Amino acid sequence: MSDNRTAILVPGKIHPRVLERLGGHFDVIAADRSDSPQVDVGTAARVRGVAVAGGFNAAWIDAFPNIEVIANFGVGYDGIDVNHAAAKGVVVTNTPDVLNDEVADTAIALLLNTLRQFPQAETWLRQGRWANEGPFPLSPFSLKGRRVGIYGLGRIGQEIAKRLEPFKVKIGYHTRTPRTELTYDYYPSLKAMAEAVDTLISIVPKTAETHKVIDAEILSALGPQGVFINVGRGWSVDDDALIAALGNGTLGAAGLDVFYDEPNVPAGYLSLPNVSLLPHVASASVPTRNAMADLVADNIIEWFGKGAVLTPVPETPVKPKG
Ligand code: A2R
Repeated sequence: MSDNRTAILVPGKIHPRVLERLGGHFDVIAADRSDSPQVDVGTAARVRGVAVAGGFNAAWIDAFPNIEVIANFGVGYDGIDVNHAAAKGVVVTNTPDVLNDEVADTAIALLLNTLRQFPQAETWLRQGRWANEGPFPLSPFSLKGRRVGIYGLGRIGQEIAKRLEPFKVKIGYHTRTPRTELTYDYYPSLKAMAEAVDTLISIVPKTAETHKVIDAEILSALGPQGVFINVGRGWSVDDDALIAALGNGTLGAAGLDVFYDEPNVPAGYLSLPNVSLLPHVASASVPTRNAMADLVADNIIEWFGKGAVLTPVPETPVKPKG
């Protein structure tokens, strides 16, 4: 049966609510996520919009000559070739703001887990060791009195900073442009910040400039009492340097929710006692993922209904249609 509704491509897996919402308005075409689009030319020509979690490169953009909008599930849109989309007049959207609180909450939880070893303490209880061997060993670190440096003070970074305030820690940040309206200490370089603080939280996007910038030099500047937390992108970390620093005591501890090549986690982390590991769950609650799914669907619905989108990325133009 032919469907005369506007065709929207969904390559690979996406939150079921996106499919549900889009299905009420559009002809949703599912495609396998593989190296090249497994869609016939006629169908490809019908596709005018894309909803995607995970990536859409230049070859995929070229394979669908009539797409107008690509709606990404997630605030980080590094998997989408936005420059190619921009050159072709295709609008790209992401899901900012609706996940700020969840990711910031997770950052604080991961920070406390890393410092106070709560996951290990619960395992101690569950394994009967409390009753058999006695109290869980004292945690080597505490949040009290720490100097925290936030690498990236955008939408999420600012929510992390606000949550840190009642913990009475000293708060600083590094971004390329100082946020003069905020009272936190500004550091003009990541290195200068790492030298001044003992706790580093990374919440920058994946860009050419942020590749493996958390390296041996930065980790050594944080020092043996230092703690590193990553809720941004694994891309920003030199894993070999971090594993070595954690292993030889150059750095005190780390908490990681994101990895370079997810879902693959370097084996070196798994055997270290001073690293707290999460499988990229920062925004992964039912309410927050529902809100993200709604924003993906609403961007596409708005585009084909009103010729505008709700949350375009800065790189792509939002020209009213027609
Ligand atoms: O540098 P600025 O002034 O543009 O500040 C942004 C900062 N940032 C950087 N800081 C230092 N060196 C860089 N090369 C650099 N590139 C970006 O990161 C800004 O303060 C922050 C990004 O903030 P938003 O764009 O508001 O992103 P949001 O929503 O906070 O999410 C951050 C990332 C996502 O891209 C995903 O990768 C991850 O968190 O979920």
